[in-house]
Amino acid sequence: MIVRKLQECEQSARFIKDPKGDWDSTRMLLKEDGMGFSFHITTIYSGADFMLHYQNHLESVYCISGRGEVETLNDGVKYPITPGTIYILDQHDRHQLRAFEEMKMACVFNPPLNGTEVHNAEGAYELNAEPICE
Ligand code: 9YT
Repeated sequence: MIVRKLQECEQSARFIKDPKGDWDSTRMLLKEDGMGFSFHITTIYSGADFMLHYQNHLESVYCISGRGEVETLNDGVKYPITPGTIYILDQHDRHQLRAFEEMKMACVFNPPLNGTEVHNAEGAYELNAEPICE
């Protein structure tokens, strides 16, 4: 069994800050753990408004706290995000994420992240990112 604590992960290389300043992500479970998915606690900063398109991954996002919206860009539908909402990107949906206040999210990725991924110009994560070094 593996046991980790968020506060310890936040103080380690598992804590990744978005170079564009929209979010940070504490990657508590990664590919090297062999579970077939990764699990992250993500903070989306208040006022963030950015496009994502996970062409290489499926992602589910559960809102723990905060308020915002996600818009699917193929049809312009906006879905409110409040605590208790999960959105599931089962179609590799291109989407816009907006945080009206800081949001804490629990995120699961399949295939699992290696650990150091940040978004490329298309809002995707590459599959060949470096693993984290602890
Ligand atoms: C909701 C979302 O995709 N935010 C960007 C960060 C991502 N959740 C991650 O890498 O943990």
